[in-house]
Amino acid sequence: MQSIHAQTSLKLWYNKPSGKIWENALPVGNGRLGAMVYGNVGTEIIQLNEHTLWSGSPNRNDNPQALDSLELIRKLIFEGKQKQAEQLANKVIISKQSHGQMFEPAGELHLSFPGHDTYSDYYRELDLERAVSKTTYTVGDVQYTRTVFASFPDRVIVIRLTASKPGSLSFTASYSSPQPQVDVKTHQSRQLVFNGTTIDHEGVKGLVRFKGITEFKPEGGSSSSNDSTISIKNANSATIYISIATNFNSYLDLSGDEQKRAASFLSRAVSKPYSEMLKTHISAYQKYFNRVKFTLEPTEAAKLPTDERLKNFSSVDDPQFAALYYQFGRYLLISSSQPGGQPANLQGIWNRSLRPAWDSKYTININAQMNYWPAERTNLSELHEPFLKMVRELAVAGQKTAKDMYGARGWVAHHNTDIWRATGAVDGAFWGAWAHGGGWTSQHLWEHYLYTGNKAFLQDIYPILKGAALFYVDFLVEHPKYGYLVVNPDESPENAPQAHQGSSLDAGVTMTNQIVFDVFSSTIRAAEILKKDKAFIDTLIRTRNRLAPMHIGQHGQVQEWLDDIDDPQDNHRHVSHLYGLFPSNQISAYRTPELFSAAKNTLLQRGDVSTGWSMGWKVNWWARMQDGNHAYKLIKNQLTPLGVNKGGGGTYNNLFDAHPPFQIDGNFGCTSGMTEMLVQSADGAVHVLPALPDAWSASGSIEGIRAIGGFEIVRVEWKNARLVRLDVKSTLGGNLRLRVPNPIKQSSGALKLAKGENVNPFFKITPTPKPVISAKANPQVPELKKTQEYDVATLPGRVYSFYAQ
Ligand code: FUC
Repeated sequence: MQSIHAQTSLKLWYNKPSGKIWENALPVGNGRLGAMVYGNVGTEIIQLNEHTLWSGSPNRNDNPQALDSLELIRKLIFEGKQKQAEQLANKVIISKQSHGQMFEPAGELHLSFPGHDTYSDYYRELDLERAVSKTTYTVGDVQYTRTVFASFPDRVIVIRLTASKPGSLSFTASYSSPQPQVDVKTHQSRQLVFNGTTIDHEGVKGLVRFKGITEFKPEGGSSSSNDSTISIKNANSATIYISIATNFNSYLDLSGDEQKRAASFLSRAVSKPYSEMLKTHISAYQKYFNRVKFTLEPTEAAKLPTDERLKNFSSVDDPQFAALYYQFGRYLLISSSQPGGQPANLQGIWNRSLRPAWDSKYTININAQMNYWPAERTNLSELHEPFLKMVRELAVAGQKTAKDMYGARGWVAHHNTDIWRATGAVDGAFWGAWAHGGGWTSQHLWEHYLYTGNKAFLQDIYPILKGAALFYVDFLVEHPKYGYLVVNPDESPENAPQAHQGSSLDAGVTMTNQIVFDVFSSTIRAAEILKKDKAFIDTLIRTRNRLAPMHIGQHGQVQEWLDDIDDPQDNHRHVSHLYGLFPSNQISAYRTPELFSAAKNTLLQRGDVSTGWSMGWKVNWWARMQDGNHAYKLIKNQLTPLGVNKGGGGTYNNLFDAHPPFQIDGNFGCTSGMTEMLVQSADGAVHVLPALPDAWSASGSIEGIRAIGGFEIVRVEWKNARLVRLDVKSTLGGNLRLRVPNPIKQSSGALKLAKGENVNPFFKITPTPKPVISAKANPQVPELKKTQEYDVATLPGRVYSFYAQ
């Protein structure tokens, strides 16, 4: 019965409980609160998180000793003494204080149901169309149902327990927490209350106070309590409300009142009828979720429970599973990133461990950015806000870091940050001496502008772009051998060439050259649009002209470093030098064919299977390579149970991405990549179906994704690999240049073949400097699939429809 239903709807569902395994449990969240629902029968576990519950307190972690040694470190690197430079950098660049604080769990609510250890007809699901989780089972002749959701408008987690026979619901509730400083008490046999303060970490005092109130509202039956448990006996049903709050106001201010906050969220929620709460929750969620529909025909394989589909995915024909995973990515972003809240961290908003891997913080040499790749593309632009706000805050915090550590103007952030907006260098110079977390994250502000056309926003964030550019104007130095302006000290994230005796330190790293190029180019464009800073534009243009171009090396690869020292056997998870292919657009099928060919070689040399997020990034790259089948192969590699990919990641039963351990970036990266397979807009046109894999080509459609220039791709429909219907809504007006796989016609209006460059200013691209090509490289420019290009003059607010010719 369940399977037929599940096949036609967007549900994760299972016929067994999670047991002890957190990665079997199902996530719900409203951006502020997160919960993992185990669906265990005898003792249910609801593991709880709150977005501002972090170790530590406002702090900085700069190492101002860097400034005095900067010249010496640079000299050592330019002389090829990288190891020595790294040893020095470990002393003077890497933080002597916090290496970043930890995102912390709030605890667990346990509900014990006496006599429920033997049961039948078990089923649990997460309904992605309603953001509601449900568990049902039968004991004796009574059917029990538990519904859990994290209400968006009401700011509480709601658990509803029902039984098919009156008077048959009895349970005892208790709370446990890994937090060492937490008190639990009960209040009037109806509330379970906890109060705590987060832990100290790496010399930073834990000062986040948190309060949780769980209120029980049974219908019928009786309630009783002792010091730390609440018992409900013989009720007909019960509703449980969980409210959690902290004293966090901002990364600089912990003067909030967690007691008042938790109480006020709760009192507003309990006064509402359950059915109304559920209704308003679903409609708040669907405001975002319903914007995009992705339809791939379900096959027989889609009838099985989610964990079995995952097991089978790489060997059977189950295209709809990819669509389910796609929407799960959007579900996760909606649930972990809401305006006014914290951005989704390494685990979104779901963490049960007091000392989570990599502190569950923000790694900004790839991972946190990847979380936000689906934001604009999959029509969740408002949910980009928490991340963009973090960038604004880093731009303030990072000014002192730029000045004290590097004597530079502007602002800088290194490879990690946390809720306190730490901008110093952490972990060790091998990873931490990379100073481009600011430069890269600043590009999300520009991307938000390109998708929305919001000029007031551009005006507002322009100083942040300018600050990122200013930092590089001051930080770049001339390379004594090549003459280019380069960053030194630098590194290609977390990778070291063999030639450097195990040290990652270098100067003139490819990814950095690409990031600086983007920071300068977007700042120049923004200044032009806003008609300001003429002299600064000139400085940036002159400086940009002196950056190192990309190099194509002896193995036909895009060089990762300025010297041709890549190892074609290197299968490192970071392929940072393809930042220029995605998310940036400096490597293009149409504008830079040699680099495009070299990027393909790099991807082939690096291989497919890797950690979860690395495979997610590769889906985007193969989409940009216009190779849908290879992109789909990566999706298959990623959607594989953990342990199958030798030495690589995969996916857990609850469809969380496995680095391993769980990292949410891979979920978001793959969702972004699937969008890129269907529509791209970074290369001068709205390119429809650039990388449709054979597995999806028979028929399908996607509705509601977005493109640069304010275009909403209302509907793309294909049959037998041909585009049969396309509806595009223009929100800003301007020329719509379409690049499509087969000739199309328009029912009304003048569809013209495209001529010259796209005149729509949002599609203006700064030309990529000519690459330097090694004599041994011999780039074989790959043959591209045939496309057709059209220009349509659009008006704001109108929808334009096209059909296959
Ligand atoms: C970077 C990656 C690791 C991991 C960590 C959170 O350091 O190299 O693979 O994803 O971030």
